[in-house]
Amino acid sequence: MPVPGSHQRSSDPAACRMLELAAQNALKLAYDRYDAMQPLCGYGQLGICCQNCNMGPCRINPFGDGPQTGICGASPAVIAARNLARKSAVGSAAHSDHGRGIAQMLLQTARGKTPGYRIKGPAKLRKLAEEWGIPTAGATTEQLAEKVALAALEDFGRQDGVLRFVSRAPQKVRARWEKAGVAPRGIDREIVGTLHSTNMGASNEPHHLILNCVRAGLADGWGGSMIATELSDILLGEPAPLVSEANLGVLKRDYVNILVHGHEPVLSDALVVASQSDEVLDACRDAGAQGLQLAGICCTANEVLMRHGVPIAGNLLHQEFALVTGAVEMMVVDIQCIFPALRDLAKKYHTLMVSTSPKAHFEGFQHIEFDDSRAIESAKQILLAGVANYVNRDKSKVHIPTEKSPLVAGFTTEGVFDHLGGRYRPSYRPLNNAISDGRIRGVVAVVGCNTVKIKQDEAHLALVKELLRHDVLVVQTGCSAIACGKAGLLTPEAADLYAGNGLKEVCDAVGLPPCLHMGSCVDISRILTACIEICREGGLGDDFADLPVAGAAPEWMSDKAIAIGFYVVGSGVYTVVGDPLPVMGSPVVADYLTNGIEKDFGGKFAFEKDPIQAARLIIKHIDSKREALHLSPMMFEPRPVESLGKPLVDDSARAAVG
Ligand code: SF4
Ligand code: MSK
Repeated sequence: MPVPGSHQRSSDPAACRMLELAAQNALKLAYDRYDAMQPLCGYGQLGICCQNCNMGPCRINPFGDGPQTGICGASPAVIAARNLARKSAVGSAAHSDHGRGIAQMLLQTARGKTPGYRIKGPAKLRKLAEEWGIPTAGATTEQLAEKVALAALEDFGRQDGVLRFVSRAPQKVRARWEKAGVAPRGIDREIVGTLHSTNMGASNEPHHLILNCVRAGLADGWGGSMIATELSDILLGEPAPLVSEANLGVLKRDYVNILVHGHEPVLSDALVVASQSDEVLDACRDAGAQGLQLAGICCTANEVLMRHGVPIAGNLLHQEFALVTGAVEMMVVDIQCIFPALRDLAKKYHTLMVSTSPKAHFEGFQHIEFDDSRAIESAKQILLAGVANYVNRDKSKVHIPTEKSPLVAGFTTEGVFDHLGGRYRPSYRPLNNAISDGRIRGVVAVVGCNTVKIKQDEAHLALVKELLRHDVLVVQTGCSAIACGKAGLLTPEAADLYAGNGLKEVCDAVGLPPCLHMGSCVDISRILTACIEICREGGLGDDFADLPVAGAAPEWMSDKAIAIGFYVVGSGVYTVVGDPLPVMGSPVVADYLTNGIEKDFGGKFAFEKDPIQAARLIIKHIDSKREALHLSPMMFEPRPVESLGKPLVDDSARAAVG
């Protein structure tokens, strides 16, 4: 099979250069391993391979030849649904264990056991304490933080009732959960219960198994992820809009470059503080460097970007490209989305690979466990090891691409739409009005990963641009936000270059980008809470299923994306994913996920690889919701495709239809 050229691999010119450099140096990256893996296992892709007991593995031939059940008699639908339930539980576990870590850190900080941290979001803490019925009068910040952290931790082991954040959901959404029996009880309970249902001979009915997928997902979105976001804001501070940069060009030739990669913000936050210490800066100078450049990959990057403006080196597939620059002294990883292959790639350079979390160890990485009881000291120890490695850099191997784009990040549920209303109108009314009067068509969350299965970033960028030209406000997290950041879509100027006239008017009035960076993968919970505010403001329905909103993950790859998909769909939101979920070997399960589930939960999945078709599906969905709500027609025709990427100088798109 011919090997695709770099320009077929990535939409990002910096990535293309690194791919070419890697090829010249005979380095094998994820794309090469993907090619070598062809053909991928068809049974696995279709979801009809089962390894759930040792009588198998069993696989069902999708063409009808051979056995049509597993040895135990499991049908293709049961096998596909069981596999999906395991994935939803794993994804939910990943986000939720992250949330648990933040809750434990908040508790330790409240008890004075983590001297490097202080509670930076006291206002949000007080508000959450009130929401949870914790008396606030006369209580110190630390006393409240202790009670809030304990209450959050209680939700992990809760056996009765429902998670605290369930009460935030609109009544109609909650009623559907009650009716279907999926209102999440304890976070751990739902994950364990879902895993149990997939044990050989446990649940053997596809619909029941999919309900478990939804419940595990809801335990993530309205539990683990929401706890992670809220408590991170309380402990580390609420993000506010700030300016930074994204792409490999943020690495600096004469500096010590240290990358943080993974998902948890606690260590990386301490690294940011430690990186500014005299001790570390003096060590850089002693090593002959001009200073230290900290930058991020994946969602750890999003966390330190949102709160500190630390620049982003790239998204998922950039973890390898960053090393190919030859200019990275150390990559510090915590949890999730970290390629074990970095071990071998790092050996071709001088890069030190350091793992830090007790939850994730890596073959061939040095493990320096982060000690949160001496956070800053621990962070300094890690950074100084990176600085000491600067002398080992082989200057002949350094090739830092020049590409980097400015961006604005740091939008939250509480902050973002204040900006839409201007400083003096801090409510969602201006957003709801802009949607009602046809300036903004709707709001779409474009989120999720990169995958080697398609050209990096292309689906994110094409989908987002198509939505923008139809006056759709885009909100983003994760690697999708980074893709758009690298492409310059997270700037106010992007409204002029890509947005339809209505959206452009709204963005121009307050200087907002048309794509709003709302954080890391767990921060998709911010998008849920933004939907709550839209419902609460009134005029657009009192149910997520009524709103002119949608979700999309065009380049998803992680089990976490499956858990997210289930909590978003389970909350009533139409969601389009690129590659189909691995259930296509069972028409029964595929049909339920893309049709039947809507009756139970108000939302459904669509599987569409073509990003322009995906945008059309979304726009059609939004328009149907607008029609049902009897909203005004859109004020402007969609912006012509030919004008994308150029300042909107003429009035050709101003053919008002309403
Ligand atoms: Fe085969 Fe059933 Fe065992 Fe799965 S659970 S491996 S289908 S026998
Ligand atoms: S990091 S989960 S590749 S978005 Fe959150 Fe990116 Fe997906 Fe990991």
